[in-house]
Amino acid sequence: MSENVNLPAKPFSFQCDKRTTALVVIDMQNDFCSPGGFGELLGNDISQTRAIIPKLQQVLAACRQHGVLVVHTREGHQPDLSDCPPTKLRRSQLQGAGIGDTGPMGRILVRGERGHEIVSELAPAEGELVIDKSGKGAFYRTELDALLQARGIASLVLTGVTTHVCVHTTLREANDRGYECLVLEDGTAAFDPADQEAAIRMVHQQGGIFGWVGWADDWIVALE
Ligand code: TIU
Repeated sequence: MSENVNLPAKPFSFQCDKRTTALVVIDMQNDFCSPGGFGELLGNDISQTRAIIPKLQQVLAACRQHGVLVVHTREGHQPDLSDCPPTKLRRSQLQGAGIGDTGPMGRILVRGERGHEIVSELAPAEGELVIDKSGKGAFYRTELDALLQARGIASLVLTGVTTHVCVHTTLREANDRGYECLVLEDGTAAFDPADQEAAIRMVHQQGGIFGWVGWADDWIVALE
């Protein structure tokens, strides 16, 4: 069985080795995908972020079946908010969704609360890595890079929400660290489709300035 994966992508075909690739599922939490979470309290429509859940279930199943390392991330803060920059806290309060305030899903964007949990459909399986981060990027003040390096990971398949915020920050951090990155267009979402379109274009323009963009089904077929 070949360990090489090759699929059509923009700006040109993407290649990787299953053994040195990780699927990264970014922030598919109630706070961004469920009614009463941080995203909705900020005034966003969560239909777009919810809509990718079934496709991500398929991507997760295929990666698990083929032994691709799976990493989940969650954005959230310590209960005492000591890891929340005052600037971020203040802007959330101005938006009427103060981090740490009590909302329908518990304390907003706080670890251990219902809003912070990954949606049940995409719950991490035993042994999968779960990275808790206080920032938008998954490398900032986390062990992610060390954990990936220890496993010899060279390529990342990025999915999750929101494309222009946490997915892009993570993508850019990963790109600077030398990882080859594939973003799944239908495995990512922004609250506003205009942001999704712009964010996706920014990945593959200029000959793939940050990496590649592909479709979930092509990734799944390529794993076979
Ligand atoms: N996970 C993530 O993208 N965090 C955000 O706050 N995104 C917004 O689009 N607000």
